[in-house]
Parts: sequence; C-alpha cells; structure tokens
Amino acid sequence: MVNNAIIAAFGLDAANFEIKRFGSGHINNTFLLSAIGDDKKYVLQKINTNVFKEPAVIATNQRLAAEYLAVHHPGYLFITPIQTVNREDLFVWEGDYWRLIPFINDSTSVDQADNTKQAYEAAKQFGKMARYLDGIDMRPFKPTIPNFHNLTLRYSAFQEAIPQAKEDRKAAAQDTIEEFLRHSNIAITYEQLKTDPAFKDRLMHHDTKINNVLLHKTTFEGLCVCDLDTLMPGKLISDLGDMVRTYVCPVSEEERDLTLIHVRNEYFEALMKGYLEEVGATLTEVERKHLFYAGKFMIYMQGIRFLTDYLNGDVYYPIKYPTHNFDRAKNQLTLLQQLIKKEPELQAIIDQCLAQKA
Ligand code: ADP
Ligand code: GN1
Ligand code: MG
Repeated sequence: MVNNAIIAAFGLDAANFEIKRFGSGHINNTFLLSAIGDDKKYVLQKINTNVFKEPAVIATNQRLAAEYLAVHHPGYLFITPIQTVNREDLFVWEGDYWRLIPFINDSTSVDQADNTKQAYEAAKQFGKMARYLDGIDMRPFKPTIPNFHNLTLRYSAFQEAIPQAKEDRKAAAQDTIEEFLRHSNIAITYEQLKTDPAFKDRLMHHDTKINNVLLHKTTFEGLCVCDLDTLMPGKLISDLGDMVRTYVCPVSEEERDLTLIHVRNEYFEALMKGYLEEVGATLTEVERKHLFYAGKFMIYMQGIRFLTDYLNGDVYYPIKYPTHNFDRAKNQLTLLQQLIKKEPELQAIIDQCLAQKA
C-alpha cells in the first residue's frame, strides 16, 4: 500500500529504498525505508484515522512541543516529522494520512523489558520528556483522541457493552465482568481525582510501552521516546501507570498462561527510580500520593478496554482469533490482582524512591 507517489511527496525516490513493515504496534501502519547502498533510513507511517479522527492535531501538538523544547532544552532529541516538499507535516493520499520520520541511528526497541536497566532507561526517557515539558503553555494543545484516558467514560462504555453483548460472549465472560465490576473503586477514585486542581494537567505521552522508547542498540541506554501520536494534555498516572502495566510483568498482555503473570519488584523499583529521578521534583502532593494508584488505574483501564471490545464484537483492537480480546482482558485482570496483592511492599519501594529524591 506504500507507493511511489507517497515517497515522492517527501522528496525521496522509492527506487532507492528497500521497504519493509516495521514495529509491532496495534494502531498505525509502520514501514522502514532503508536506502540501498548506504545506511540512510526513514520510518514511514500511515495514521489510523479510525482512531485518530483529526490527524492534523497530532502534527500540531508535536510541532508545538518541538518548538518549545528547541528553545528551552536545546540539544534534547525529540523526534519531529520530516515535512513534505510542500512543507506540510502530513501527506494525504486517497484519504489516508502519511508522515515520514527520521530513523534514529543505532537505535533499537524491545517489546518486553528483560532486564531492569531497560526499565530504568525507558522510564527515565519518559520522565525526562515530562520534566522538560513541565511548564509549557497547554492551552494550544488539543486531544488527539478525545477522552482517551478518561476512565469514567471507559467505565461507562464497559457498563453499556454488557447488556448489548451477544449472549455467548456475555456468558463466557461473566466471571471476568463481575471481577472487573468488583474493582469499580478504581474508577471512582479517578472520578474524584480528575476534578482536583492539584491533580495537575501535564503534557503526557499516553502510550509508554517499552517499545515506544528508542534505546542504543548495544549499550541499551535510553536515546529518546517515539510514537508521539498521543502527546496531549493528561495526567501523570497515565504515563507512570502504563509503564507499571507493561514493564513489571515478565510476559506481555498477549500471554494466555495466567500462571506466568506476576509483578517483579525489581522492575517496579527500576522504573519508579528512573521516572522519579526526572519528574520527582515537579510532583504535587496529590500526585505523590497516587503513584501506586497509577498502575492500578492503567491496568484496570486497559483490562476493561479489551473486555469492552470483546463484548462489542472486536471493533477496535485487531484480533488473531475469536477470544483474543477476552484473553487479553483476563491477562490484565490477573496482573491487576497481582499488583494489588503486593501493595504494601510496592508502596514501600515508592517511599524509598521518593526519599532518595528528597
Ligand atoms: P506504532 O503505532 O505502530 O506503535 P511506532 O511509532 O511506535 O508505531 O513505531 C513502531 C516501532 O518502530 C517502534 O516501536 C520503534 O521500534 C520503531 N521506530 C519508530 N520510530 C522510530 C525512529 N524514528 N527511529 C527508529 N526506530 C523507530
Ligand atoms: C494501543 O499502538 P499501540 O499498540 O502502541 C493503544 C494503547 C494501548 C495498547 C495496548 C491509540 O497502542 O492505548 O495501551 O494498544 N493505542 C490506542 O497494547 O488506542
Ligand atoms: Mg508504538
């Protein structure tokens, strides 16, 4: 589906490149363009417009952040798309939106954290971006997906999906539905927090999976963050929580053997340390009190998003088999239960990291 016209729009000649699919994200279509004969590379992406209804907002948010960072933190590596020959951030071809991103040399990414250094380095990158963007005027920024991490609405969507689901799916998922409903206090806490002015609005990444950080391919030191589609105003619990969700468990959200799901304290500590070393000094009191809550918030939200999609007949997440979303929801529920079980010891780790910061 990539064609010469799309590549030419960015001033490149397709004949000079080898083009391959790249990455393992759920949402966009990503391609790697590798120059034949030299090591120049680009990342070409088709934005999923079912998810991002206004792709121009993505480009504007990214550019506003880049301009601010260039002034206030010169030298910071912040990925900015390459403009088309007509000086546009996006190229529209037959209704599809494409963008070209410079490939960061000597970078790699991992789909799963398999040592604590990776977790620390990745968290530090997200923390650094949050710290550098702390203080930016948020008024010109718009949501690239309205209500993306609004747990109140995600919870309502889940409740609405239950009576509308096909009987066989509802019956199969009954126990899982009940267990998620039993944890509705997580949604209630969010409801109370979101109106608290001390629960600060920040420019957040909103998708802090470890493969959205580029690491040096040999030293595994953090280079920068990528996948900035959901850079928009939000809350600290989104970025911190998604790291907890995706770094602490030895297996991913795709794992069906639930006995393999548990919380690795040393990864929890590594990511907390990396993140708080960067943003610790900017935290408000209410944010500091909700650092453990962040993990519950994100795991719960992701769990009900998968379950809602299963009940709705798999309209959002791509699936490989009929119960894929249901399995993902059970995976997240197990992770949530494991995290909650360890709250006292994990809170002690947080307190220790905060004390080191002070
Ligand atoms: P998706 O929406 O598919 O998750 P990403 O923007 O995260 O898209 O890109 C997919 C993968 O491509 C990333 O996990 C990362 O490994 C790699 N990648 C993305 N941007 C770059 C870049 N600028 N340089 C090097 N690798 C990149
Ligand atoms: C989606 O694109 P990808 O795979 O990084 C989703 C995230 C979920 C994630 C779960 C825009 O992210 O919110 O956490 O899947 N992105 C969107 O794997 O819905
Ligand atoms: Mg990604």
